[in-house]
Amino acid sequence: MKWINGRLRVLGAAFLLVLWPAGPARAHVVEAGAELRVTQTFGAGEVTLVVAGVSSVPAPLRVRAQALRPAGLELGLELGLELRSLADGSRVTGVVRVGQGGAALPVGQAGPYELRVRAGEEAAVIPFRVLVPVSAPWTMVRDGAFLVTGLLVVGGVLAGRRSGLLVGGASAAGAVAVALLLLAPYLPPAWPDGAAPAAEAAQRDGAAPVAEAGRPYAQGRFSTLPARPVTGAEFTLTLRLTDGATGRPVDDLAVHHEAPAHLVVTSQDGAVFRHVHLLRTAPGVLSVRLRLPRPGRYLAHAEIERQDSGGQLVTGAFEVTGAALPETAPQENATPRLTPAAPVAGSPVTIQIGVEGPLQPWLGMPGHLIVRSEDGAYLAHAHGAAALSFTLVLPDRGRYLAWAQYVTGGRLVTRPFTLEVDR
Ligand SMILES: [Cu+2]
Repeated sequence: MKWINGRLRVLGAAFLLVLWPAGPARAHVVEAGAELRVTQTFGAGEVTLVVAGVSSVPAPLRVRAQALRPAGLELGLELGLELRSLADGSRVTGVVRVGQGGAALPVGQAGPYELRVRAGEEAAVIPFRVLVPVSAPWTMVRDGAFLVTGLLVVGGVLAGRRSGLLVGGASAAGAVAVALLLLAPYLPPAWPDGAAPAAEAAQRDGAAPVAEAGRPYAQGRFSTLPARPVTGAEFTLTLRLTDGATGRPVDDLAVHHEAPAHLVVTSQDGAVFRHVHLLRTAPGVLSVRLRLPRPGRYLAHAEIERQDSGGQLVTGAFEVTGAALPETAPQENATPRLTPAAPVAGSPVTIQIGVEGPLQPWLGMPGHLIVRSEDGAYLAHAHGAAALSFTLVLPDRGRYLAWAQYVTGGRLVTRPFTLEVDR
């Protein structure tokens, strides 16, 4: 009987060992529960809304508002929130102050919602989904097998009875539990509650949640109100997106790099640069209020990404009239270190930027580099590696205008520079 006792002890130890990692692993079976960060540019400044994930419903949905100097919304500024369920139309309202605490909006169910954010007279509507993690059936089998193993081992030890049947049962249950634990990376996770039906269907069919074909490119048109903006005066730049196939508004933009749309506005000569995040004001309509200091031609480059599709660049141009004014937020030039020192068209170049202090992520990355050809026909957006270097390929010979952007000490820094590609 001694060998049974020994086996039981080994089994108990093994059970405790595998039980230990089983707990934390269960917590992140699916992406549901992750926080959503959406950056929006209001006329008064930019704000990042942080919507915390929930692990079950009903629950309070926590919303915070963060802003960066110098172009962020004033700290303490009150933003009105309205959360509407698209499933049953129910609404709740709340208030959040920029940089302080947060609001807790009660949600009753998973699924599609719209968060309306009001700053002064401006409002943005952010569509999103409340996702609730769901356990896959096999995780219940695994957990059940662990439980049975534990009960048999502990019960056997407490009762002081060791039988072949007990050891056999515990061994079998333990084997199932361990097998499922080891197979976990290869088993399908459960689709979260509240996920989009298309994604759910893809998951059921065993396919990747991203559709193979994707959706058609959006047709984008820029316009300004007034039609001829004047230097120093606020105007609205609007981007209307329609589906090329159906002509209907494109209202399925995915939040990528913490915004549904990234907009770069540059003066033709590159002296003025704005990187802002359009507000969704109606289905397929995105707009932002701007104030520009110099007259002349401006270029607009918007980065968008439809759900289940790739990224897309939408471009446009507009004219500003009036007298030249001093730039409100002058940007100090960067002196980058290039490798190779003389970049070659079509070959990678690494650009290193000296930074003032430790970097904080901005839009999910340590740093951003935007590069535009002089004529504006080419625009690239590269992401930086730690402290702070970018690698990219410039397509042709010529002069490029570049802007590096990063956050340090709670401040967004923009550093312009130029790149010459001679061969
Ligand atoms: Cu952006």
